Amino acid sequence: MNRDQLVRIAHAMVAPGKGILAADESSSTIKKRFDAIHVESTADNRRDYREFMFRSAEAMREHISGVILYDETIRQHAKDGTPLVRIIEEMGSIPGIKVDEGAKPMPNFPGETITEGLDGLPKRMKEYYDLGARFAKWRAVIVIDKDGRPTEGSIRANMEALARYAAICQQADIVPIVEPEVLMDGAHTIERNYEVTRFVLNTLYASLYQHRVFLEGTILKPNMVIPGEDAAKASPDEVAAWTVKLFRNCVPVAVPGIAFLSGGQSDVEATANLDAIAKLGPQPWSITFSYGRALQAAAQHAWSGKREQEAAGQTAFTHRARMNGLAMLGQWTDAREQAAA
Ligand code: 5MM
Repeated sequence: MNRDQLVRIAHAMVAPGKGILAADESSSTIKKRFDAIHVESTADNRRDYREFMFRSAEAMREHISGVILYDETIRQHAKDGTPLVRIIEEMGSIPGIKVDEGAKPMPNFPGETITEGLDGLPKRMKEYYDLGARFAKWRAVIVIDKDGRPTEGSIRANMEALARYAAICQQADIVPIVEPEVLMDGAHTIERNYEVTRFVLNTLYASLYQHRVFLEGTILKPNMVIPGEDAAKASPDEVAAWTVKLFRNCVPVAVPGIAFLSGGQSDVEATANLDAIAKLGPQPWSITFSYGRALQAAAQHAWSGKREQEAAGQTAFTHRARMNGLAMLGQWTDAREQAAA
């Protein structure tokens, strides 16, 4: 294991003013996104869409430290034949890869899932390194509901899998992003989210310890502490206070960075919440974004599958990347949001 490289990459992923673009939608998820804008989900359309984002020079050079890719994308070439990975690197950003094979129903735990993909992972990891990936991502999904979920059994199994994945990554000199996502679905309170996320994070760090994972070479990708989407919204100041309290209790200071997922928040909401969190800093770790939907939704609508609207898609993507870059520094304001829009 090349510890120096892991530390260097992990720090670059959470550099000041920058965050991570989660462009690793699996084929079924990107189809849902494209259906919403009436675009057929073909390999060429997926390539064209991702290519225009990766060629957005200001966004990529100034605000996007790394891009999480899907297996198809890491192998794809741009229209001019350049590998998409090369475009990302030329923009000064780091290519990464989603290596989990999705959250599947967990036997004996109705309504809960276990993320699969460990079998054969060391071999796949080596191939991804050769294709240019320097970090990876694995997502565990935890639900909150009124019927006693999540269970301790599903949390323990998922955190164990995350730890095994992280150890395999580091053996291949790839920085693991560990993503335990507590979903926003439901009407639970912010307090309930706090309790569940606290148990999840404490279990995760116990598992990482047991699997001898080198924490200095990892990045945490968690949910913010937020009420369920069917409950009354919390203000950015409330979200920030609960989130910072939780992470200060649960995340070791050896971890270089925390890169939040957006989890179904609107794009401006995700920016405002990140900004409120940053304004409570400095913290022992760098805090930034690793957004999928909150970075891409506006760009998808502006583009809508039309070649002549790629520039509009790039403008929308660049705007969100810039706003989140400011939020990461605690320098975002509503006036900046409006002025730059
Ligand atoms: C971009 O979406 C990622 C892949 O999802 P699927 O495997 O379900 O297609 C997802 O893991 C994403 O990286 C995280 O959930 C964060 O994305 P959001 O949209 O929540 O910021």
